[in-house]
Amino acid sequence: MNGAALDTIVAPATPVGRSALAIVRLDGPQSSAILASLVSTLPAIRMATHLALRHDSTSLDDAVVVRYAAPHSFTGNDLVELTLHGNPLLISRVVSACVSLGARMAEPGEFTERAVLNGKLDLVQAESIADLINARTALQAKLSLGNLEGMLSRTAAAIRESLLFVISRLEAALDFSEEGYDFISRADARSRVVAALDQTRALSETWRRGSATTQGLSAVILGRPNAGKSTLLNRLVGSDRAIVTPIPGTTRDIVRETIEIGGLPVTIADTAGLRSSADVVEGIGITRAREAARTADIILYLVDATVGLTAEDETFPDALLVYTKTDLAPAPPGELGISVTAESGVADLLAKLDGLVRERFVAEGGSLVNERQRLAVAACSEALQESLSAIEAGLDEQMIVVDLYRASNALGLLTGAITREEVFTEIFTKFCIGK
Ligand SMILES: Nc1nc2c(ncn2[C@@H]2O[C@H](COP(=O)(O)OP(=O)(O)O)[C@@H](O)[C@H]2O)c(=O)[nH]1
Ligand SMILES: [Mg+2]
Repeated sequence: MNGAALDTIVAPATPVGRSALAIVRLDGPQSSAILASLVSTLPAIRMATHLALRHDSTSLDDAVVVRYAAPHSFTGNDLVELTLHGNPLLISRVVSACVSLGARMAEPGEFTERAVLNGKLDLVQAESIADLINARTALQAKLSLGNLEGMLSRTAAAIRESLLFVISRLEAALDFSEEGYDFISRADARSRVVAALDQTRALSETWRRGSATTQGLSAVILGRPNAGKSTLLNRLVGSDRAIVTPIPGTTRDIVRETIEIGGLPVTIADTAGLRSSADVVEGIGITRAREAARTADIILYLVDATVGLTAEDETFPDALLVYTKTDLAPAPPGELGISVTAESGVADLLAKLDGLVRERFVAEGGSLVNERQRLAVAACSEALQESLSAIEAGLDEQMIVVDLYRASNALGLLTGAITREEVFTEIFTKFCIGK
């Protein structure tokens, strides 16, 4: 980034509220000068220093101040971190003082954006910071931390490297065609592109699990009225969330609660029982239940063991069939049965769900986690496929190189080698102030 054009920004880095400590960050060329106006002596670089902050001859707070000098800071710019007492009034007075001394309030995500612009982080890593902050389970945090540490970036960078290898040699062949040099054989170019295509496809395949892990999962409880759906939801969430009565058709609206299964947050929806109902409200509930089933990652289909499967029961592919009320009647042999009343089988059901989540949805670090990343890799794959067709059709270097450039530009959206204003805006507006 052009240092001359850079202004100095300020924002709290910790949430609004009362706490022992709160951090305010200042970033940019004026950060030390602004700090100098607030303290009696500037602290040494990277030396946590206890200082009194004063402005307009008023005491602001007693702070621990750390000064970072470019390029050795989170953003790569001169940066100051003020650790204050965690009182919103103090924080806003300190921020106002910084603004009156020439700083500007930071936009959401602007600190991280600066880190990306200075090459401290790539776009995938920047997105991982937001994911890490938003992680609700330890497993989600582990995936985000892996990507923040560069697991996904390294895979993308490796593919880009091999593309650059081929591109540069084909370009050289174009430039020096008269000399008759052979920089890369067609067979070699082809096998390298095929290898890159395989790697790209493998990366694409990480997306389903990666996004499931980052977003969390949705599960829906279906079954006929009175099957025990609401009772099971209440048991799983550990509170009387949904109304339970012996009257069929009690649940009409969808009740949703999130619990952790297999290391991921799973939002479970309790639905209206599936049946043909003359009741308008129940009918809407049944439509909603079917909609929820269409988008759910996991379907639990409950059958009352005292009734068994009937003509009214529906089949859903991939649904986990669970017989309920096994204190009153046994589940058919080999079927999963539970009794919430007798507290039997519930642990088995949870263990089964746990296994299912881990087997189908849990991702490792190095996975694609969002739609933007998925589209970038898909565009790369498509361009690579076209360059492969061009090689196989014996087209000239120029045609092949154009496709390979498109492929590497697409990957650049992950590694951040290519800066695109619209991508930045898209990503950073999702951040909160001060990150
Ligand atoms: N004996 C017995 N009754 C149950 C069990 N689970 C639910 N019930 C009863 O079955 C009736 C219907 O339950 P509910 O959860 O409202 O079913 P839903 O219509 O599928 O939501 C209620 O009277 C519950 O108390 C169970 O495990 N054992
Ligand atoms: Mg119910």
